[in-house]
Amino acid sequence: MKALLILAVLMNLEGLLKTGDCTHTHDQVLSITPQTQEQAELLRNVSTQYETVLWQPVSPQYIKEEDPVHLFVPVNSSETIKDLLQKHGMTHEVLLANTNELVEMQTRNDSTDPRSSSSYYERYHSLEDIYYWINKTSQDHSDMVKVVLIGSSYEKRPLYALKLSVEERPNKKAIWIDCGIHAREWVSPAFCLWFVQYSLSHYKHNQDITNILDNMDVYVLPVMNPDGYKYTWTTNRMWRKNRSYSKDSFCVGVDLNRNFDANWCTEGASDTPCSEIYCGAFPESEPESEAVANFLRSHKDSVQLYLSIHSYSQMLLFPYSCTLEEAENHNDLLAMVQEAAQKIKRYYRNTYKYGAGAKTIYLAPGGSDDWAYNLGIKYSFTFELQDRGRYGFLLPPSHISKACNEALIAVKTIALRVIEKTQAPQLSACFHTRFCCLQDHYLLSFHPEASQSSASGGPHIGEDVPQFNSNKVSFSGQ
Ligand code: 0X9
Ligand code: ZN
Repeated sequence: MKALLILAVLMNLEGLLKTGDCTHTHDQVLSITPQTQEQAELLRNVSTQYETVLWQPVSPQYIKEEDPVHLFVPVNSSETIKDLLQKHGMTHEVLLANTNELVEMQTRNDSTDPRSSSSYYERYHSLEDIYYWINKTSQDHSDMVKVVLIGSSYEKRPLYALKLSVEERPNKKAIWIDCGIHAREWVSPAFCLWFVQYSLSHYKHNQDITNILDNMDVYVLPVMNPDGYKYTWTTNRMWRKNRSYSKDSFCVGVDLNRNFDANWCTEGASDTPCSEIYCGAFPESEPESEAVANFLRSHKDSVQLYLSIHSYSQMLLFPYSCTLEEAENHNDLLAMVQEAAQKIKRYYRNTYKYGAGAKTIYLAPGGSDDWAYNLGIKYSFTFELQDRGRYGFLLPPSHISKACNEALIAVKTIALRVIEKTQAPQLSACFHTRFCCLQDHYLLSFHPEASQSSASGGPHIGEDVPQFNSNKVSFSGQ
């Protein structure tokens, strides 16, 4: 036994000596910044010809000089790729030395570790867990939550949305939030669960969410791409697209956020099934995008605010992403995301970029936000949650709470502004109705900082810092 152990240690040592790299036994994420056009071209080739996954940018076509590239490199291509980079005078930084460990951390299930104190909403959950949670949440809060089946996925999994509604009212307006369009962006479904739990536990206790729910219903689709999400849990953690098969290719999957009918498949999308940004055979060719589009088409008179949650890069985006042209209410949308970003900065000391998609990140046609906007939902946004590349898609569970609280404050800020813009004129005209009380209440709560100096930047002493601590409301349904 002792001899075997010594042999194992020696074999490992031999490996280390060969490469001179202590971390070569793991999949890694490298950050590489090309300085010249040639280097950018080399990186494009590396990312397509070797077994790697581009994290940032999403597709080789976006790689350009001076912009850092985040590349997932599996252990078996690691040496070759590092040699190639060195040969071409390119340095790299190891962003994540051991992604296997992080994946393990993300998938650790606390139900097998009853000593762990981390609560349900501060962990990532398998698709089966999420389906269970949907069912349990709707049963436990049947007064406020209804499950709506909006369609099914390519592999025939149900697409369930939750409708949060405190009261039925004729002509009541609504918000739509979808999460998990892209399979590997796990913090996105985590946010949808977080948002629902926050709404249910804070209605009547927090003024902002009370005002929002008193004025609008909220539809929440926790996982828009269940087949892809399932696949990231079972087979390939880096999967982005859905899991549909193409007629003429061995490559699987369509990028659902290139499959909507908004300048579909023009520059910024690809008609090649093997691409990460494959637009599909035709607009809404995929059952997942078709289901969302059908739902929104049939609710377009009520839905006034569309929100799509992604990660990573910390951005608050609005239309257009499918053209460089400005949206007709560009300035309104800009003011809203600016205010949301300021609040995030003030309360959580974190920076979010904001602006129209095409100018802030890249041209990306066929996206759900642009499509919803063109349908007539004039307040349409895509949020890219934490982080900016430290962990990327492998954001540790311990970061979920801050990432979700940041997104939550952005949702609240924007939703309240939408209510103010779209419902305020009616409010002033209806003095003795319930609405008017709400308006007073709303105005008082909406500008808590108006009487305070904003010079200090941070929250004021005694001010209610929005920290939803999910430990207090841990979900005990399993
Ligand atoms: O490229 C995307 O689909 C989104 N970024 S991500 O890294 N999560 O993939 C940005 C979407 C912005 N909106 C549109 N392209 N319409
Ligand atoms: Zn995404």
